[in-house]
Amino acid sequence: MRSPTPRRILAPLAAGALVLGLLSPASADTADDPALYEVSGVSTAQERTEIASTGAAIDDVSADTVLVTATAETARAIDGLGYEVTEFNPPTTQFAPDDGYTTYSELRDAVDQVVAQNPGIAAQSVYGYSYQGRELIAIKISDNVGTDEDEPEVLFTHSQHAREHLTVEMAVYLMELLTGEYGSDTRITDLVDGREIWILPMVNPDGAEYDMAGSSWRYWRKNRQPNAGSSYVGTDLNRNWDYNWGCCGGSSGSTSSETYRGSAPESAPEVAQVADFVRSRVVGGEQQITSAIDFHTYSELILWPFGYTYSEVTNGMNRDEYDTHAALGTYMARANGYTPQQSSDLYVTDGTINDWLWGDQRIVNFTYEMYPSSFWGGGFYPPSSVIDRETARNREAVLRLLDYADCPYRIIGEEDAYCG
Ligand code: 0X9
Ligand code: CA
Ligand code: CA
Ligand code: ZN
Repeated sequence: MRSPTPRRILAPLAAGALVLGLLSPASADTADDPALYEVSGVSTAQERTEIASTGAAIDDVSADTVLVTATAETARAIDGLGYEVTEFNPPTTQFAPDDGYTTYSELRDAVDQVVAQNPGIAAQSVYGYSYQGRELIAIKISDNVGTDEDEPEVLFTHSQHAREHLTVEMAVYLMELLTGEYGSDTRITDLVDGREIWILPMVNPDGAEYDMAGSSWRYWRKNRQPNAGSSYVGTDLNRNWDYNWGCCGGSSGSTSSETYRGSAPESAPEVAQVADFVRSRVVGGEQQITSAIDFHTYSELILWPFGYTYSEVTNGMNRDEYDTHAALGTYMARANGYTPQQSSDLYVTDGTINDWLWGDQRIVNFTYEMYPSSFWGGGFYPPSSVIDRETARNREAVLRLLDYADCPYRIIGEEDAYCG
């Protein structure tokens, strides 16, 4: 792949250009659409957090550089912190949406087909509606699927971020794996019989559709909910969860930001309804979901909470609980070759689903950042030819989570203390 030629554009930009942009709200939407920037001289989590706190989304981390998606205004703010910022013109191999990726309507067809072909073990339901009114769907996979049995429940969520299309493919892969190998693979048969598995395959359909709908990919991250008094659209769903929302510089209060946290916790309907779904799994005072994975791209990482603090052990996370996350995350990572770490080792985030699932619901949970490992493997938009390989790559890792879902604390030998 050819190297891009970075252009240093920030210093010469006159202050007047920024002022003009701010004074022209009608044009601001196009004048200040997010773009990709390379920021150099960045090597620690603290430095990455400082950069993220400007409202940029950090897409890619290497030893002393990060790639961010940000508005020009935010890029100037990073420049103002003393980092070197250059506009990054990707040597994209793919400009046009790749029709090998599953659209919302194709997803609906694929789910209909799996459910029709496996009526005993697969069912779907509508748990809510997106801002634009699309049905939000959940797939349940278990034996006696029409009955709420007393079996450990596991949650998989996909595509909070619109442009992370490979995560939708991961949902399709999982539902086809678990139904397709049921009855022939004894391990999968036992897991489907012994668990209730919930797949929420596209939690941000408005954003995903918007990202795919143009003549080129739009690099869209947020949902498509308008913001009162602003021409900027969208909330970052993964900063809108109701646990230490906006606490720690890990999200932005500015509507123009890629990491805009919304006007209040759960102000995004897509977040409120996933949260309601999760709360609905509390039966007899006990959360039935024991473990979860939230799928993202990219960087090939397995991350665990908390993201809002650098501390491992803190209020709401004791040593055994941290060690359980670390041990299970590391065990899964040995299967797929991803790098396991606490979420804040990357940079501080607040209002994420990870922190809420653990902090509010006590569900042992992980973020997978899928393929590729870096921008050079295609970033958010690898060719669809990688889908089969990169979803199947997670087969063993996901099965390991399903195995331990009876009692995640078993992985540190503490099942008696925590699952007695
Ligand atoms: O920033 C994010 O939301 C995730 N990275 S992404 O490039 N897909 O946007 C990372 C979230 C990890 N946070 C926690 N696990 N708390
Ligand atoms: Ca069952
Ligand atoms: Ca149940
Ligand atoms: Zn993401």
